[in-house]
Amino acid sequence: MTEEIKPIRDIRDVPPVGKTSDDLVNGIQRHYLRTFGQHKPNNSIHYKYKAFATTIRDRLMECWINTKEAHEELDKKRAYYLSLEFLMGRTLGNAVLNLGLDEQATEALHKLGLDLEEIIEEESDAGLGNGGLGRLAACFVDSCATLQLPVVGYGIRYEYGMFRQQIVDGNQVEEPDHWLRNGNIWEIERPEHTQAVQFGGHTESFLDKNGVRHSRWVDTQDVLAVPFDTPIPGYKNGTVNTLRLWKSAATDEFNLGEFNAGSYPESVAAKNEAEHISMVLYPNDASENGKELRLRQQYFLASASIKDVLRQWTEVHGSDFSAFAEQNCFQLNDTHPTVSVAELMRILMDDYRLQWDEAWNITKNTMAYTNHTLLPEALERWPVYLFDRLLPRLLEIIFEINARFLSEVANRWPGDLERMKRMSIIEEGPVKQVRMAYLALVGSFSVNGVAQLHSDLLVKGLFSEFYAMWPEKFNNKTNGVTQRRWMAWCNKPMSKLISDTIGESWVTNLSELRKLAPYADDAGFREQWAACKRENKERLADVVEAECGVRFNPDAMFDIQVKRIHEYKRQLLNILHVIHLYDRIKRGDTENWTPRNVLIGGKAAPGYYMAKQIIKLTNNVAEVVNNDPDVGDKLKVIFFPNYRVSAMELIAPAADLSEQISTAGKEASGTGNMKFMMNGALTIGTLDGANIEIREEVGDENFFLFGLTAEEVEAVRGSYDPNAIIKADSDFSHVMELLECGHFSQFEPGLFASIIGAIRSPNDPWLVAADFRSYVDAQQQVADAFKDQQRWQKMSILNTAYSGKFSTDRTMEDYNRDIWKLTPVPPKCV
Ligand code: 26V
Repeated sequence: MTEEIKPIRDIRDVPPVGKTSDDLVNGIQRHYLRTFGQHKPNNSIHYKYKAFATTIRDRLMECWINTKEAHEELDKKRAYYLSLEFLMGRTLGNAVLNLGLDEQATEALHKLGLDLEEIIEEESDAGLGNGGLGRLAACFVDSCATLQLPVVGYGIRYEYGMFRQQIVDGNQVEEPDHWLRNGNIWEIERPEHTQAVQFGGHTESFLDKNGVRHSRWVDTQDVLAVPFDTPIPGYKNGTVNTLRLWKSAATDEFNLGEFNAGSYPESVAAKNEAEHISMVLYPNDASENGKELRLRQQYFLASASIKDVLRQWTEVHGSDFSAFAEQNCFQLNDTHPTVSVAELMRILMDDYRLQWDEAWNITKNTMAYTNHTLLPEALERWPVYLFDRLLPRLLEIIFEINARFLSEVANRWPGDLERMKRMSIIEEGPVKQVRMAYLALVGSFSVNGVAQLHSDLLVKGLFSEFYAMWPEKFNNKTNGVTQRRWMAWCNKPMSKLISDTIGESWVTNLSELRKLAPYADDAGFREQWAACKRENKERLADVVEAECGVRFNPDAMFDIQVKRIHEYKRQLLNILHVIHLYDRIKRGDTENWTPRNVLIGGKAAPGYYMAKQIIKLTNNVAEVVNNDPDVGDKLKVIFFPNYRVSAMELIAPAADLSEQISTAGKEASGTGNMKFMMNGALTIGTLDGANIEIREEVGDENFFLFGLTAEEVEAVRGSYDPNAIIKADSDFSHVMELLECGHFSQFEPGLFASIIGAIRSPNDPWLVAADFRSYVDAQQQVADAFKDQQRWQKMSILNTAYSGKFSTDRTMEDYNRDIWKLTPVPPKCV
């Protein structure tokens, strides 16, 4: 009898993979041998990581397919998160957690004589982002999958992510981060969904057979966009969403012309230009750049992603776009992907022959824009000549959008030419510029800031005239972080204590943490809480010792500031406080001393001189303090090199004190502040960004507040006299004397002249001197509070207990309720 041959028609015809530890053992062994061709048990950890990661990936595949099928079959509304950055970090640990395979995985690896922690360390961080904005995108996709929202992340698959930071002689040295060198288990290439993206050329207008005028973009150089998909698992819910990252590639036609002309090497070399687009992440997170390659990246992402969405739309709906805006929403992560507004218009008009009004109605009801900064230097503007050369058809469309918009302004405020000039998408001047934020404002139905203060300042300041025109567009969406990565995964001791105490529901409903509040008064619980913190501090102390050669005493306060290095974030104020403590020790003013370990970490943009000076100063101060026998364990200072997502997973759980000390009105939200709070750190902070909401949630008695308010900051400019402030304050004078006499630059006199100049300048935009006294006083309150460990642990517990608001689950629910309006879709057949 012949057995019936069963073709693979459906994933459900394939026997499912098991989830016991023995099933995992089998998977690991099979992949080790058959997928990676390894057989010796002592080979390097690399293939063990790969075999294990592939085994875990196998457990995601069916859910991934089931989720995609459910999205396609239901044909419900979908949202797309368009972002030039997704700072994903490592994937393995998070995948194990979200699949609910923690115990089985540990057991399976144990059976094979392997250690989970060691294997985890083998994965490189996907550092495809600069800082807050990129990490936020990563937390968003995690929460969308957990909430089963049909959201796809679209970004760029940079070959080189955020540079690796080395510290040489106290200075930052950048090294390329070739994160894909050893392969990437998590991505699946989807060449069948490749898109072509056009650049250059020129535009033509022509009449169709009905005599209607149209435009077309011709003689372009095309670049291919090849998608690579990464699975984004929800937490124990069978959903696996997709992050689709585009890699650029040369088209075959790209070099054919040259090849025919007989210049083969030149034609092959021409591939370079196309391949360069997705080569490297721009490592700036504040200053405007104006670089052609960056604009190419932006259009490359916008065009490929929109075409991908339209491909899926037309497969089902043909060229009927009447319901497109009802069923699709693009969320623009800052202005970076804003050329999408013009690209969607172009495709609807030029490719599908829609009239302007029809295309505009669809576009402006489909796009939503999130602003992430108030700093004027971070607002993107592109020279018109560059746009014209690279994207001539898009520029035409932007001009037309602007003309129609300005006539609306003229109707509303007749004769107000100055207003028109101020609001124009095109900035006049010696070099005309396209103001991307204004294009986003005009082309979107929703505009949001990322914390309440930030959203308020946007409508009062930067965007006030647009607010006057369309108040209904503006809203706030306070940021969050995912508690799966930032508590359940990275802080195992505390997570276990919390779950043992109030159950596990906080993992998907963070406001449940409120139930911890009563335990703050339970001495037994406080002791267990302190033990968890202590374990985390020891773990960090070991890494600090290995990396920096400095031993942190785990009993001392861990005082931490990690984030991008920027003047507005005021790492300098932190260092001035460190110098003040050092000065006190040297003066013998150490009665009732609270020992501290100060850790500062973060990357400086490679071209940002002052930020690099701040790193050097930190290292020089650390060198002096750590080697002074008078200081001993009273104070230790280190600069933590190469701060990144996986480093934060170690740092946040170990923090006692979280430094959130930006000049008020400058930090849009902050998200590191939320990670620290969740992990039981207390915050010393200004009334800036989400600090305000953190303080509201936890209560002022559990937060160390200092500094000028945003309003006071604006009022003080003009009369600011830092030299008088320094003179009137003997502590501050001592600190400046130490800096100015070269105490921290013995072998390099004058090294810190620019920093000293900045502190003493009446034009210092960041008002470092203005907040010195109140910062030092608040730090004294911190020190006093830490002496009373019972009180401190109570405050620590309450910080965690009241961190519920700062989950991206809440943030995503807010976006969904007010902007996207999606229905959650469970995966098929689970
Ligand atoms: C600007 C530029 C300009 C030049 C090229 C590269 C580049 C990359 C990023 C940016 C804008 C960065 C804005 C940003 O990161 N904002 C941060 O967003 C966080 C998430 O909303 C927020 O928590 C931080 O407060 C905010 O600084």
